[in-house]
Amino acid sequence: MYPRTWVILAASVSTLLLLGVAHASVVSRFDSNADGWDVVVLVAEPESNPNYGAFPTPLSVNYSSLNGNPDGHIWKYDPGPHAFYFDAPSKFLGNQLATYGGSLSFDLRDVPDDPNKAYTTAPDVVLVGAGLTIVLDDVIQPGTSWSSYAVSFVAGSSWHKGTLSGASPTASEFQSVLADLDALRILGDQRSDYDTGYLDNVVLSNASEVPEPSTLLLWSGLGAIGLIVASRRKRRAA
Ligand SMILES: [Ca+2]
Ligand SMILES: [Ca+2]
Ligand SMILES: [Ca+2]
Repeated sequence: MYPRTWVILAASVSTLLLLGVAHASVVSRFDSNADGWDVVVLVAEPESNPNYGAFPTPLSVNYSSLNGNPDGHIWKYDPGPHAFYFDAPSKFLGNQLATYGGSLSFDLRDVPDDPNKAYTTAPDVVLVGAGLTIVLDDVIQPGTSWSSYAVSFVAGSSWHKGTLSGASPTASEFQSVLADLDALRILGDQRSDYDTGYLDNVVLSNASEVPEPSTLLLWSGLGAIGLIVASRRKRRAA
């Protein structure tokens, strides 16, 4: 094999590994459209017994090509008195078991009609799958500017089964939800009374997404081996 071929081979292997990692994420940055997202209003009657795992008829979401974080984003003006959620398209659903131990990140902003109205206590993220609904504590309170959030997909005290007063899911329950995910919802309705919720940069990442130092070393090692072989062959040829 000629020296140049070795260099190209090493570079290609590194690039393929990097591309493989990049493809592990599911992403919506809303560059050109709403990317299949819609909105669901999770009817909470009575308020004390909300059904966050319900599948009501979805509502359309608004798309803007400007003023996101950056550029395109989606938004919805509060359609009523009950919490509305941005509802992920099918590419975020199905078998997402590899995301256990990974994260969901997204950018939110919220513009209330009346800035004196309180934040709601509705869960910020809802996952539905395998006959289970798990909800994330109300820990997110975006203001009128874009804020970025990252939520860990790991069983723990932040997550609850059914409602915020439910028990925390076990690791195997969380994994069963992710292995057969029917819905992924992000709260868009942050305030009591009327408000407008905005969403951009949704990224669902696998646990293996962030390369460990040893893996990075292996990649640079592969590249280095290719270069060494190439230079040796070049010297021999000279
Ligand atoms: Ca965007
Ligand atoms: Ca919140
Ligand atoms: Ca509201």
